[in-house]
Amino acid sequence: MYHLDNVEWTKCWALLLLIVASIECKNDQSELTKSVTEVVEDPCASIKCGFGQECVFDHDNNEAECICIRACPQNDDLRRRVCSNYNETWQSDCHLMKHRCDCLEEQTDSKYCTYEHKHMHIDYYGECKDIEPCQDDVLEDFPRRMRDWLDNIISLSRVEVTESKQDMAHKWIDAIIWKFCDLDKEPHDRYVSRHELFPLRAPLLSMESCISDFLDGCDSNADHKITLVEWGKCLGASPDEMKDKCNQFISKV
Ligand SMILES: [Ca+2]
Repeated sequence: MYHLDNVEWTKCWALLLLIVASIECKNDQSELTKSVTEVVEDPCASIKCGFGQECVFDHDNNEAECICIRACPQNDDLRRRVCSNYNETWQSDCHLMKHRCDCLEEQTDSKYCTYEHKHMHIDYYGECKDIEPCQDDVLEDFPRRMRDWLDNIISLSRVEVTESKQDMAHKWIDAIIWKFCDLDKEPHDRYVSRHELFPLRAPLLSMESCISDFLDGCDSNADHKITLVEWGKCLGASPDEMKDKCNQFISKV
């Protein structure tokens, strides 16, 4: 039988203690990683709040909740003012959305809340003004101008489409398909809703009196959602040119 002397016993104990310490340390590290992850993970990250709301963490109930925006930054830039659908100018989109939420949630004095305030939304960016009526000749030329504008945007941007044959005569086709994909985000369901048209319509309305008529005309069957083929048709492209390329658009780094 093999006997260990004192020195060997000491070495074995040292080795055993090292193994135990290593296991303890590993456990401590995983606990530490777990607790750091718990701290870093934002409970609001997976919550989508409504119009005029923000997410806050309620420490008393240990849960995230949506409340009306608490404060909006002062805005002195006239270009960031917004006009509501009731033709009332607001200091910024934040101020409009906050007030609507405060009125709906009865968090402000009711004498400041009208029926309109509870139902308002942003009509366009900029101070309210008289929008000139859309002229027929301007509306007729609108698709060409929109194509040129989108073509310029995609040419100047860092977006390109993979597997494109780079047919320069129809380069604008890629541009209008890209814009459709860019608008179709909430949800990304291959339809562009009236809500999804907002980022295109709101900044242009004060300058382009025909944008609303043009976009309304794109919804040819009036079902309040525009398909890729409908989008192409109102911009002058044939259905077979409107290929679904949303997954092929990439941003050049
Ligand atoms: Ca959509």
